[in-house]
Amino acid sequence: MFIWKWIKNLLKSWGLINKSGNLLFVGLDGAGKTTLLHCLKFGKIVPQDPTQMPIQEEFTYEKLNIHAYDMGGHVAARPLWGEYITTANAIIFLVDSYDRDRFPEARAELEKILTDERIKTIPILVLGNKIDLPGAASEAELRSALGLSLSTTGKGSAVAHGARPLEIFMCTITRGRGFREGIQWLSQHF
Ligand SMILES: Nc1nc2c(ncn2[C@@H]2O[C@H](COP(=O)(O)OP(=O)(O)O)[C@@H](O)[C@H]2O)c(=O)[nH]1
Ligand SMILES: [Mg+2]
Repeated sequence: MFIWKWIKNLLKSWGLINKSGNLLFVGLDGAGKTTLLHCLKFGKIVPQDPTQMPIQEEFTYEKLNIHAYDMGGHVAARPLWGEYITTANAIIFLVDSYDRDRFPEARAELEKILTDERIKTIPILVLGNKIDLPGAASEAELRSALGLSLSTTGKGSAVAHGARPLEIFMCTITRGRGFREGIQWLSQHF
């Protein structure tokens, strides 16, 4: 009982309380999706061993379904991915902002989502995770590395008519900073 109350409060603080539909957490393996999902599922940060995590996970709270998928690298999740992407109401794309070597791969995967005609109006939140690590990329660096410098729509609630809401927020999931603001922003758009 307690845990549900806690989760309810958490969803409320994220602006997700009366939301319905499908929210997808995607990004390269190691970006922090499972950690974020566990934070929501169990109400606490559970450090994850990346090698032991399944590539696809889900969690449902009332009418909101949350799925997490690994993209890039090992592509075993692909068939499932194709099945679910068209049902997404909002997408959270996580990036490890410390792992510069994989920025090009993350960018390529993000571009696949951004150019997918089937989901061209779906709001997308890009979370630059792991900013607690010294030397992690700044928001400006990540924005540029992902090719988003000209396409984001702003951190306010207003978006030009017909534009897809798209914005980047920096965060650290394990230290609990930054992602609430991002998710609150996203929750205004679906
Ligand atoms: N330093 C740091 N590590 C993180 C953060 N978020 C997640 N991690 C770690 O990054 C690794 C991969 O996270 P995981 O959630 O398994 O990524 P996934 O493959 O996207 O599901 C794990 O060891 C996490 O503990 C963060 O904000 N800072
Ligand atoms: Mg995972």
